Amino acid sequence: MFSKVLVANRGEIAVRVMRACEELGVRTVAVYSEADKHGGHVRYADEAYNIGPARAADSYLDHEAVIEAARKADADAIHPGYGFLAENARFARKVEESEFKWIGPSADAMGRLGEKTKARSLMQDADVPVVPGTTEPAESAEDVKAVAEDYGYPVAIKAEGGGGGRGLKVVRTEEEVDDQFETAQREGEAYFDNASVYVEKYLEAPRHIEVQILADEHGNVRHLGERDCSLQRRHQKIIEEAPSPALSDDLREQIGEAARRGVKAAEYTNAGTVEFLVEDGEFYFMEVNTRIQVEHTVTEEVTGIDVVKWQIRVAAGEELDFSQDDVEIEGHSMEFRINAEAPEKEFAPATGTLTTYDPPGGIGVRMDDAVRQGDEIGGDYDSMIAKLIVTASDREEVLARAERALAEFEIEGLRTVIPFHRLMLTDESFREGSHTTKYLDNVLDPERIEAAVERWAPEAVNNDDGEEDVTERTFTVEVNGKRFEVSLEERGAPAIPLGDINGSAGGASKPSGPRKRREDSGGDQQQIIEGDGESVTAEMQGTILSVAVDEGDEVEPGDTVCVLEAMKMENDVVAERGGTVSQVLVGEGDSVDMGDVLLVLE
Ligand code: MV4
Repeated sequence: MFSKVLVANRGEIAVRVMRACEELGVRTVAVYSEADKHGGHVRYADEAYNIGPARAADSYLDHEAVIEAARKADADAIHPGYGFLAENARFARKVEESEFKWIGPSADAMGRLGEKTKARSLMQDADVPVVPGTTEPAESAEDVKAVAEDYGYPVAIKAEGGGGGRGLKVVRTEEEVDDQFETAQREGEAYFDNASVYVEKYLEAPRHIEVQILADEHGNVRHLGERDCSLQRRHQKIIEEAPSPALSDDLREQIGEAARRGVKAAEYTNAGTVEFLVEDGEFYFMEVNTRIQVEHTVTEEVTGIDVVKWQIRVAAGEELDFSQDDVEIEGHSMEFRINAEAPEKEFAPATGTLTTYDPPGGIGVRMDDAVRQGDEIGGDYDSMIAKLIVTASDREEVLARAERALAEFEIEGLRTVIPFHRLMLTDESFREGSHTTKYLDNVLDPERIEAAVERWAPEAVNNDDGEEDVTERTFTVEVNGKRFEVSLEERGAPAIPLGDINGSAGGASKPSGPRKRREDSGGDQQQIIEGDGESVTAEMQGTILSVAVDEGDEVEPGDTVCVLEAMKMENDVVAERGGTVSQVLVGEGDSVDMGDVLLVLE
């Protein structure tokens, strides 16, 4: 076994890998960008190396910086996690040629499966059903028409280098073929540096089923059953589960064995996922993901097999110690991706500070995350901040347990998709398990998402409707020894800040706790305004109630310099930085506009 592993990733997956290392007695090395100095993966690791600026291309994607960190740390192996460098065969090759072990499939196997037509022929030769179509790149629009003649419209033109949701054109009539063929080539060239395209019969409403594979360097290949990832929005998975509610035992067995045959033929090692489309009781190979996936967790939950630990053990040369018959699927598991996004705004990414982060617990609840209360969530990387994985004896029980767990989950300061998940748990199609990959994009009424946010995150909904703002606050009171939750409405108060959508600058307000009038305030007042260090400006229009400093006074960061009444509230104006007051430009009773300079510091 290795003594030290470098994890070339961040966030929850970096911590997930380090947890596996910890259990194997392996020391851990984190790498981090400027944006992640306080990241959860950095806190978790035994040692950590700064590999560059926030921009991923300058840090997490910098081959030399990662390898250099491994040298400095004297690591034995590199685990790429998912995303970033995980499916980069050139990087895998570099690692293979270095003194470090690559914890993943060989660069050769990645190459064999990376080009889609190669992967299709390889699978076909291994008796794995592929979607009817070409196994050679299409040379002309005529090749596209030929496929349509054999199988009928619609057909899909796919980029050789594509994957995920990218590089797919659906052609419904012969008239569209010429245009779409050219567009597909042009996009393939632009996105993947590869103008090559191929053609498949297009399935209208398939399910997305994928099989987890583990393979060692001694010729053993096991499948760990399937996951159903049909609930996707614009090709982004949002809830995944195992086993699939849509497969018969017979089909399940067939798909698992097909996946096993396919990766065996590819001489594949380590963990991988074989993706299929399933429609009308038939399954078709789509692509192989040559990495650990976000949703590996649900497979772990229903098999009891630690997939990440096996990735490390296999890379260290160990043999899988269980047979295919030993793999048993027990119970049911669902993963809910907790993304910092505003569901009612087309899932726009959100940023902010986790002023409250109180995840659920209890039986059947697993949290994979790398954040804690107080962390700031910036917009530099993807929006997934945590994964909630719920497991129970059957799907019904998972649905009830997940409703319970999501209701327990408290996050403040940042918009999340939790209200969307709670909607899905009440949704008939999802509860039945009859949804297809088309459901979220083509069927679900967006108004139901808005209503879900209003129901489960009312404080987050924008009141831009010109009506008076109403902020609801909940207090706990005790009456005759019994606790009551009382909710009070405050009229005319701006909504509690919940972080910014789309990373837009949030102005200068400090996170404000409950706002109270001074006369009934026993606690914090709202703190507003911070300057650029030199001038302190008004963040809103109002009246100066008092000025706490004179010219020549020294102020410390956080000192209150004056009190501004705005919207019937008294707000402490606070200096962001310390310094000497060189000018006081306002006095008691002055009216100020938003942006007015109140005083100047030196
Ligand atoms: C398809 C398909 C139907 N027929 N291929 C989308 C991602 C890309 N890697 C493959 N994709 C699809 N390929 C044929 N021949 C439907 C999709 C598809 C899809 C697949 C899985 C999950 C969600 C999806 C959403 C839209 C389209």
